[in-house]
Amino acid sequence: MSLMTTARQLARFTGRTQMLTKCLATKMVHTETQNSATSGGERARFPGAQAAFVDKPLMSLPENSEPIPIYRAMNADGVFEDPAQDPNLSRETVQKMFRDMVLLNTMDKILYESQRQGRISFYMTNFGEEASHIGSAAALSPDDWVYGQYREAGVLVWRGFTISDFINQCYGNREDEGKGRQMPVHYGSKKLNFVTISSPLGTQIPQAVGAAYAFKRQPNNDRCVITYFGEGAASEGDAHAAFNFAATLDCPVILFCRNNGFAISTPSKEQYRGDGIAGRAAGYGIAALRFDGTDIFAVYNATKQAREYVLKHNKPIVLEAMQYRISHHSTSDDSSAYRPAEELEIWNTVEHPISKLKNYMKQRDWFNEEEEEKYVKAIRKQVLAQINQSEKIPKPDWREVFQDVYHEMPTHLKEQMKQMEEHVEKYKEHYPLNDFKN
Ligand SMILES: Cc1ncc(C[n+]2csc(CCOP(=O)(O)OP(=O)(O)O)c2C)c(N)n1
Ligand SMILES: [Mg+2]
Repeated sequence: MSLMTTARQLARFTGRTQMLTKCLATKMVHTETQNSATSGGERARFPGAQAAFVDKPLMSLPENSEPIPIYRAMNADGVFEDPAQDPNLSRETVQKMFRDMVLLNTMDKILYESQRQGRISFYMTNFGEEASHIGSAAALSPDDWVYGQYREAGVLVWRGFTISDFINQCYGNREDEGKGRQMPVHYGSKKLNFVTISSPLGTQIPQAVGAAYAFKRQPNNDRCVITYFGEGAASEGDAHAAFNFAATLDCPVILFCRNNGFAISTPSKEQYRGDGIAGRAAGYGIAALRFDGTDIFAVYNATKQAREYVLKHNKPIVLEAMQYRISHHSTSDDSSAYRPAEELEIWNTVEHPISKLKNYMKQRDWFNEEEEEKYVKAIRKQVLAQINQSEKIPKPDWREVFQDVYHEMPTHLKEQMKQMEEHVEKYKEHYPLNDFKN
C-alpha cells in the first residue's frame, strides 16, 4: 500500500476535511523523497519556497556539492570512448567544420600581425576556442539569432560571413556593413541573424533573452536565440538580470558561456568562488550542461540537445564550454606578464581543437595533408589580397556618424551635423578628407 493511500485512508478515518488529506499527503510524499534530517517530514508552504522543514540549522556548504561534470565525446586522439556519441556527420560537414576552423585560425594570425604593423587599430584572436564556435554554430538553425560577445568570429565563418566581410569591417571602410562606426571585430550581419557586437560587457545577454521572449510569443515559433559570453562577463549584473528573466519568463534561449580561464589578466579562480558558470544555473532554476569546448563533437552534441530542449519546453539552458584562451586577450594585452608560457604548451598542441578534429579525420582517411596545406596557402593569399584591397577602399562618408540612429534624424542631430560640416569646411586642411567617401 502506498503512503499516499495511507494518507487518504487516515483522513477518511478521522473524518477530517479534504484540506487535511492534502496536508498529510504532502507530508507522506515528502518523507518518501527526502532524507531523514527533516522535522517530522513537514513541508513549508511559504510562497517563496516549499522546501522541507528541518530541526537543526544545517548550512548548505558549497564544498559538499559535487561540481557539474564535463561532457567529452572524443579524446585528444579523436577517438570516441562511447561510439554512440559520434554524431556521424557526413564527410562534407566534417570537412567544412575543419576548414572553417583553419580559416579562422589563419585569418586571425594575419589580422593580428596587421594590427602590429599599425594597419588597423585593434584586433582580437580566437586561438584555442575555434571548436566552441563552429561546433555550436553547426548545431543551430541559420534562422536562430546570435548575440555574441566578441570572441565568436567562427560562428560568422560557419554562417557564411566572407573574408572580405571580416576585413572590410576591421578596416572600417565603406564596404563595412557597420559603416565604420564600430571598433574592429565588432561584427554584425542582418542577413546572417548575427546581432552587432557591443563593447560593454554583458549587454548582449539580457537583449538575447528579450529576443527569445519575443520569438516565443510568435505563433508556431521554431527559432531560438543563443548568446555567447565569457566567464568574466558573467560577473556583470546584466548576466544575473538576464538569467533570472530567462528563467521566470520561460525564454527559449541558450546562454552559452565560453569559460576560457581568463578575463584579460584575471584568472577564473579570482573571478568566482562557485562551480564555474554552469553551477549558477540551478540557483535560477535553469538547466545546465557543461562540456569540453576543445572537442567539437561534444560542443555540437551539447548545443543540439540544448536547442531541442529550449524549443520543446520554452525554457532557457546554460551551456558552459570549458577551454583555454591561447590568445592574448587582445592586441592591447601581453599575457606573458601574467601567465607562464609553459602553461600554453598543452593547449596549443594535444588539447588544440583543430588537432583533435584532424585526428578524427585521419582515422576515417578523410585527411589529406597536401590538400590541407594547399587550402591554408590559398586562405593566406586571399586574406593578404583582401587586406591590400580593403586598405584602398575609402572610409564611409563621415556624415554617416549622425545617420541611422533614429528612423528620422531629430533636430538636435541635424544641428550637430551642420556644425560639423562648418567645422570640417573651415579646417579641411587638418583632416584626411580624401580617405573618406564624398
Ligand atoms: C562593462 C565592461 N567592463 C569592462 C570592460 C573591459 N573588458 C573588455 S573584455 C574584458 C574581459 C572579459 O573576459 P571574458 O568575459 O572572460 O571574455 P574573454 O575575453 O575571455 O573571451 C574586460 C574586463 C568592458 N568592455 N565592459
Ligand atoms: Mg574569459
